[in-house]
Amino acid sequence: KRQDAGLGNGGLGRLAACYLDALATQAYPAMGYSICYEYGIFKQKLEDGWQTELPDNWLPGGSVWLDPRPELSIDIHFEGELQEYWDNQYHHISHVNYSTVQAIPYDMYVSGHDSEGVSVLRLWAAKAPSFDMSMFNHGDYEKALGQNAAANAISKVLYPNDNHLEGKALRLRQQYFLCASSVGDIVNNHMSVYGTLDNLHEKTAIHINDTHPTLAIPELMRILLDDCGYTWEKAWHIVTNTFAYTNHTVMAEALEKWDVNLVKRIIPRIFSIIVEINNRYCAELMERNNGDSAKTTRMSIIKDNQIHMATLCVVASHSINGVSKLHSEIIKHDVFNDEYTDTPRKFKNVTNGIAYRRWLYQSNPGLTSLLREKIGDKFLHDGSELKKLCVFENDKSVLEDIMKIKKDNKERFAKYVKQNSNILIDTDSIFDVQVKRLHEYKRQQLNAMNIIADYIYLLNNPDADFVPKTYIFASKAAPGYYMAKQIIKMIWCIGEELKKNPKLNEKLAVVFLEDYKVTLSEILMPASEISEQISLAGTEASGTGNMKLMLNGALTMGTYDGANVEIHEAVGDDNIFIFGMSTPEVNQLKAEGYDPEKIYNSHAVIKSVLEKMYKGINGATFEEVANSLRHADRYMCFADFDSYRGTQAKASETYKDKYLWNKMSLINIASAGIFSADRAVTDYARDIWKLI
Ligand code: 8GP
Repeated sequence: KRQDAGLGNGGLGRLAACYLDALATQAYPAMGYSICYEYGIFKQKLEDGWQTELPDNWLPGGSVWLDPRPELSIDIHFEGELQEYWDNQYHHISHVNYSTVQAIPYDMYVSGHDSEGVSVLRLWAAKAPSFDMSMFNHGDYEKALGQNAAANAISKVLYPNDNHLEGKALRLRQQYFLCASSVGDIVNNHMSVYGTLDNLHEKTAIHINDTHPTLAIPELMRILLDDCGYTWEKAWHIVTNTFAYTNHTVMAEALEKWDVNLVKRIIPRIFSIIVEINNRYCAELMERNNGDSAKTTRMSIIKDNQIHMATLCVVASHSINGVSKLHSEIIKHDVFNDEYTDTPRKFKNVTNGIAYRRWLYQSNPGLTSLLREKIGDKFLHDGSELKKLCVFENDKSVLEDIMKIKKDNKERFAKYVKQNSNILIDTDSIFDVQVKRLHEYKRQQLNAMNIIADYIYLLNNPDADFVPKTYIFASKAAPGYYMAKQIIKMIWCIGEELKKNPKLNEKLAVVFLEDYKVTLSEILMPASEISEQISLAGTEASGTGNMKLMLNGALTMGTYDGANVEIHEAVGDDNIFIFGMSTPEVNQLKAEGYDPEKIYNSHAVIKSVLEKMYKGINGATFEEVANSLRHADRYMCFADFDSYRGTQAKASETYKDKYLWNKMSLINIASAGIFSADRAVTDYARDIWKLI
């Protein structure tokens, strides 16, 4: 049985995997760095709809893909104290009494399509250095044992939060471990070729994938200052011309901040470098802004005893980008507005892209052979070739082929689900799919509200003309995210209750599939017909599932958020179902004061939906979900409800016209080329890394 290397949480890590594929295809010499977790993202099991987590012990099978490189191991130093001294006019800092953790690299090779290029994903495993006998002999055996356990814990398990920070000491250790080993490796490589770091920034680009690897910045400073004796100015010049940063979220709870005292204790030298970076930066700001101290405080890297990692990235990088046009605008005008005004030229956009050969050529053989027959082979190298399919938009026989391919893929998927989960799916119903991490901002609860409203409607109108629909969900919740787990259980319960009404169930069915992962996704994407991308406008940085679904001919039911905006641009008004408030409308409503309770009291359908949650679904009640909607509704489900429900009805109506639906589907497939990871890495190579 195939084992996924579940070394990430969701879209962020999967994006990096897609980019390694594209970089190899275009033969860019690229290396990705991460941690060789013994346990990846947990396996999800639903017990009566309640998510439980099981360890993902992937290495017994997965290690065949790993090539150990112990000769490249690096020692990482934690804790200890700093000693400062002057030697002539030179200021020296030495880090003493530290404890050492060994980083051992394991390489995973990623081949590209029809290319000589190979990307390397270098994964670091943490190991305690041989037991410190001297410490033991001096009676300090507790400390010696503790150091051993702490070292081994570092690469034990992936933190399972998506879009949420985790301020724990072990997490900080993981981050520094990754950064120090990777920067050490980059420096060793460079030294072996050039024998100097003077030209590091001319030969190397280090790209920071969100803020988790931010400590690479002060770590490179440390090497240049302490190990190589560069002046601060020279070191800073090299560092700031080496690093570029991509931001992947604007959600406040996900923007990483580290407690000053924690950082000081665990990595004292790195802490002192961050303080110095900030002091110099603030002094510079004061000078540039005529002593505007309020502005300097706002922009400071360290505030209220916390280090703001994204701010550090912005200060130390020569390029900052968001991952869709809308998101990159929000970064400039909202999240980092002061920084943007200060250094506008640093701010860029690179819209995300996917390894489309994986999600088309490899996952959808039926569609691939139709494409080869109709537009030739070139699309396998060049996503923009897909556009050629457009000439067939009114060709009934091609539309029938697309219809048939979708039906076959739905059957293949239904068979897989029957075998693996013993769930039956009606392949004549519309497959309406929402698959992504569970988060309130992504609004799976809005989807559920609409389903409950349909359910109530069908109970009252059993003979109504209703296009049969199967809602397919798959999603993991962070283990500590109670509301997300409630929402999973609620969706699962809706599915169970519907099964108890077989007649109604023929029209309306809900399945919640366990353990969403790449392997499942590869079978599901080709079978999907509606792609639910319904986050509150301004919250989803980009999305990449939206691109995979579009490429496989699913029609987007989406808000004007993230890359949906660009999908809309690519396919035009007629080939997408857009609904809900725009980002400015959301901001305006927030400013006016959003009152969900008021909507609740005056909206009969919303009221009936929440009453159902209070009264119980399949024997369980969901008052916490209902109350949080009624009293807070942080992501404004009520405000977008009518628009969503109306657009869902429009989609069902459209589905009745098979040719129209498949024409829309064809246009989506034909327009997906722009969302290729090949295009995205070319953007990075040209606009940021200056490789072209
Ligand atoms: C995700 C975004 O939520 C998603 O829209 C985007 O497609 C994906 O990144 C790839 O760009 N962001 C994160 O997962 C994220 O920011 N995670 C934690 C670092 C906060």
